[in-house]
Amino acid sequence: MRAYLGIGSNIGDMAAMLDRAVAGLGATPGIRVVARSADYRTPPWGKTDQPWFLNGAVAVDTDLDPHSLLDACLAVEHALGRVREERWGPRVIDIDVLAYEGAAVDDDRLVLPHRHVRERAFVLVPLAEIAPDLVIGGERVVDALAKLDRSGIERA
Ligand code: PH2
Ligand code: MG
Ligand code: MG
Repeated sequence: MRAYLGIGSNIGDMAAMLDRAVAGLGATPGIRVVARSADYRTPPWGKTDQPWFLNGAVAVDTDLDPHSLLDACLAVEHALGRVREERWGPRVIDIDVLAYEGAAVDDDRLVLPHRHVRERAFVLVPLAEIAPDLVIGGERVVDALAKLDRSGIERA
């Protein structure tokens, strides 16, 4: 099945962390990386007194079910030195499952499509590059993005 992931970092060598995240995903059994956006510099959202982020989006084909895909993302985060810290705070790497073809999930571990995708330009700008016509929550990615303020977001 096709799934879409958001990746982000705002500590250390952010570009290297995103590269390592994509490599780690691609090296995971049951995951094939089929597309990756450019990296984008993005102003911090939610908690604004922290460094800017580097964000990207990745499309994968996967044999894993949504929860196993989440576990794989968390395992890659862990392997890259992520420790669970403050909500929305700085992180060396964040890998979020944004959407999974055909799946609607809502439990304590996972909500799909991701709750905030359509409100966040830092997610939709890279996602629109690799999946402009993907429909999330009944709306195309490009249409959701057109309603958002994307100021400050620049291709790295
Ligand atoms: N991630 C957050 C909170 N805020 N802001 C930007 N620009 N990019 C992120 O990836 C990000 C954020 C929580 O995951
Ligand atoms: Mg996140
Ligand atoms: Mg996350």
